[in-house]
Parts: sequence; structure tokens; C-alpha cells
Amino acid sequence: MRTDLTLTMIKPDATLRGLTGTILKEITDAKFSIVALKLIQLTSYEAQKFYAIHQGKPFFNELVEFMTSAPIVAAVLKKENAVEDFRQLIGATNPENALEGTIRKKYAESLQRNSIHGSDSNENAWIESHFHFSDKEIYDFL
Ligand code: YYY
Ligand code: MG
Repeated sequence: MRTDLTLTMIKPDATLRGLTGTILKEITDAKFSIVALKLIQLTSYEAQKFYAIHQGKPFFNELVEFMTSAPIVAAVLKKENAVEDFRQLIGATNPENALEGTIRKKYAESLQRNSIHGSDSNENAWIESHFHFSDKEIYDFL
């Protein structure tokens, strides 16, 4: 299992506030290479599938509604120890608990509108990367 890739999404609250470039710069400043990138508006079916693990939870329907409300930016990122290092960079799910200097602390509006996604395991990084991109769209040589 590879340990040098992770999947991120810049969420609608951030794309709508014009923060895409700012957040991509935070990511590359932290030494992640962008090896796949696209702007996409998810359908309800796609958002439900992406977040299937949370199906049945009280926040699920609102999460799907939020994630489909505007285009997101999906990207595959490459760096040694990518999953763990990227979760550190983005900070806790609830921005109120996120450490100073993290992306969620700086930009998130609320627990739901928390600006950015990061995969939580190497296995999910692979699954989520291939949810958004084909092998051909992942430029692994970067
Ligand atoms: O992986 P991460 O995004 O940090 O959190 P998850 O527990 O996987 O939840 C996914 C997503 O759902 C979270 O980023 C915000 C939203 N959410 C919510 O709106 N309310 C909760 N109580 C928990 C999560
Ligand atoms: Mg998660």
C-alpha cells in the first residue's frame, strides 16, 4: 500500500469565497506536490457515494446538500507520509478544535462548512483518488 498519496477536496464554502488559490498555495508551501487536479460540481449521487461511511448519521443529508451546492476542487497530493501530514496541515474536523495555523482554523466557517477534506487512511486515499480521477489523470511523475 502506498503511503505517499492523499486526496483532498476544497469544499464549496471555500471555492465560493474565492479561496481556491490561497488554499492550494498553503498546500504547496507545505511541500505537497499536486499530481491531479480538477474543478467539479458533485451530483447528489456522487456525494452520497463519496461519504457512504456517514450514511444514516444525523449530519449526512446536510453534508450531501452542502457538498453539492457549488463546485469543489479535487486534487491528489503527493508527499512522504501524505495522509497523516495532510490531516495535520488541515487540522481538526471542527475548526473550533483545530490548532492555530491549520487550514481549517484559518478558513473554515463551521463544523459543516470546514473548507477542506483530507483522506483518513492510505486505503481510503487510494479509493478516494480513484473516485475522482482515472490512473491516466494522476501524474505520478511529479
Ligand atoms: O474526515 P473529516 O472531514 O475530518 O470528518 P468526518 O468525521 O469524516 O466527517 C465528514 C464531514 O462531515 C466533516 O468534514 C464535516 C461533516 N460533519 C458534520 O457536518 N457534522 C458532524 N458532527 C461531523 C462531520
Ligand atoms: Mg473523514
